[in-house]
Amino acid sequence: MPDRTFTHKLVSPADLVPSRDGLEVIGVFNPGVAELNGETVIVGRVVERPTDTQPGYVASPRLDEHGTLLIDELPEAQYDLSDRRTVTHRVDGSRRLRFISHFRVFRSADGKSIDDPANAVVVLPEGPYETYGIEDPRVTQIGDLFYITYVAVSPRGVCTCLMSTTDFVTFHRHGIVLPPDNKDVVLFPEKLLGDYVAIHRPMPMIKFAEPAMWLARSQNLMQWGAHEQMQGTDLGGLRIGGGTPPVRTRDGWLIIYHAKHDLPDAPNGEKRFEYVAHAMLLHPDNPRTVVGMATAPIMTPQEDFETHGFVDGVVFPTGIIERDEQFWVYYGAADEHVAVCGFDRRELLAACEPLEQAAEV
Ligand code: MAN
Repeated sequence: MPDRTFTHKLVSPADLVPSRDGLEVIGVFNPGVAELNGETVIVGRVVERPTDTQPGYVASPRLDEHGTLLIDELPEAQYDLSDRRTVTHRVDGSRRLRFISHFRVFRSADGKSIDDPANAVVVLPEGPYETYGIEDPRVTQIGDLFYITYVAVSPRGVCTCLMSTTDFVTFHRHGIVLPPDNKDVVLFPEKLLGDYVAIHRPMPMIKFAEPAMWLARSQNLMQWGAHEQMQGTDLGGLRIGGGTPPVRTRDGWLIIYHAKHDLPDAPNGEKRFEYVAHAMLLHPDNPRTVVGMATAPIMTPQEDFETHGFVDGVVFPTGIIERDEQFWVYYGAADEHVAVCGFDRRELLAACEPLEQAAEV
């Protein structure tokens, strides 16, 4: 597998001040990235947690219809607390988050360091579908506009929404593009055979299948149809989802995506898992056909800040930029930091070994 050429931590919770009183920043991760006027723009997901908690209760933040922060105190005895991110009601199975997320737009001259993290543009959740927060932005430039797909969380479910911008200062919200539960949506940067194309990840409630990557097509980026499951992404029951927006290369569309592996239980019975990154190449005109695939993960948690953090053992790639014959992959590390690592362009593409399906085109 290709070795990383470098790894840098870019921004951490300690670099940021909370967006409001009563909250502390516990994570900044899973960033969308773009290049604009010679700068790298990094849209980070900032996660905040209530500072005051009562003994015997879990604090779960939400916004009301005016955008005012409310903290619900949920009795611990009624909830399964085994996940640091969520709590699940023991009787009705309903879920709440222990934190709330928004976006901050960071600027970087060299792509490896943030110029002034305290001076970021802040994008807060808005409206009834975002009351539990907005998460995991992915940025794709189409023409002169930058489109951001992101996850909107609320009691109505986990939707994917779209916003657009020209400058990353003002944003136009287009609303929901895929209904619950659907996340990990990335857009191709150009039309293919006359359609815009997205990779999305519906979450089957009825367990005939593990979550998988699907393709959808659209004429206007809002109404999506012609859904079909992507080929070649059956990784033996692993939970996978889209990661970085597709990059056109001579060999096809390069896709980097994540997979969640279960690890053996900890000695105390705690469930353990890790998130790794895989790479594949899709046919240049027909992305339903996988033409190459790396046979092993290209990224696994290895640095200390990837193996230990808010959620241990997570590398979660969400942005990519081609630079100096390398791919720079921006990712969330341990649900706590934004980081970037490099891959030699040729080595990464060579690792995506040709697949027989290519013959089906
Ligand atoms: C899920 C999402 C991500 C998160 C990973 C790892 O896929 O909640 O936002 O980074 O889990 O915790």
